[in-house]
Amino acid sequence: MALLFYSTSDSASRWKAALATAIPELDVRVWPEIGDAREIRYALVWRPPEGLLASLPNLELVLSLGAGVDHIFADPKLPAVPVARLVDPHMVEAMSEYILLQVMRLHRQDVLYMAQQRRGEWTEHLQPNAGERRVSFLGLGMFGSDAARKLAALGFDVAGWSRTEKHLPGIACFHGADGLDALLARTDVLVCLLPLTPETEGILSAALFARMPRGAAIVNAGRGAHLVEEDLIPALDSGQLSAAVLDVFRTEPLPLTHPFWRHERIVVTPHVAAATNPATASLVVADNIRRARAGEPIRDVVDPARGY
Ligand code: NDP
Ligand code: OXD
Repeated sequence: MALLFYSTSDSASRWKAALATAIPELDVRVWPEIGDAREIRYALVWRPPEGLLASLPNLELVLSLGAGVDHIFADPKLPAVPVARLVDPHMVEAMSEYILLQVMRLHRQDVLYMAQQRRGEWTEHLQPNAGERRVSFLGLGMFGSDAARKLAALGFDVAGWSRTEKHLPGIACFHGADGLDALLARTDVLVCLLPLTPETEGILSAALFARMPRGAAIVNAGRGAHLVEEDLIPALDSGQLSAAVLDVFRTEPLPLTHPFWRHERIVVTPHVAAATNPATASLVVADNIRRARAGEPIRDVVDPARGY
């Protein structure tokens, strides 16, 4: 029983150690040392190269090293086997910490005060109460719904948008194309926690910014391709947007020459909102492999037609 591990990060040794504890009987093969490809039944991957998974003739299950699966569906040669995303409650806690931190920074005008500090400027700005700050989520799934609930508990006026209809206590819920306009019209801070699919790519565009009140801010912790990058700086410079916090980018690492690094009202973090921790995530992976071996239902299999 062998598993292929492939990641674009340098996490292989931590994963090997964590899997050795969580499921000692598993034979973990780190790409490119894959041995006999016919022995590989499972693949645990982050952004696998095109055709790698198709080259494994007895592959039964693909496990994502992250909560998102767009990096797997991007492979046009992906074989028709189940794909499971990573659902680790510790990542949900981490994402909510990140979103609360960034919404709080925007709410308390921290980006503005940090810029003032760099200039040595002492200017006080009017501070609204949390209840006067309208925070809206694009995506009310595992991450969006938790962060939305926590912000509502802090007194913010919270809303969210999903594909299908939802009812969440204390959150104004909107859905579908018609619901988006109503959501945007009542937004001071827009948080994107959507999966990347053909429907959501490029959703954060000049056209969407124009549908929000002037001076709204955005937080993108979904995927870099949700943002039309060339639309952001013009929207900030015109005042339509007041600030942007970005954790994800079309090209990662963000190239050093990219103007986002140096814009006073853009905050850049290096895709760290909810990093996968092998110590806890390996338990989730081990559980799914044991299920696969026992012929039991696999947890968190995604719908290839929806793409998330
Ligand atoms: P889920 O699948 O649990 O939730 C996705 C949400 O988006 C659902 O509410 C879904 O609606 C909604 N949605 C999907 N498509 C549309 C659409 N076309 N229109 C409106 N709503 C839509 O995802 P998670 O919350 O687990 O994760 C979201 C994303 O976060 C991941 O896909 C990944 O890209 C990103 N991520 C980023 C990390 C980081 O560190 N920056 C870490 C981990 C993930 P419905 O409920 O109706 O299905
Ligand atoms: C994920 C990510 O999808 O870290 O888990 O982006």
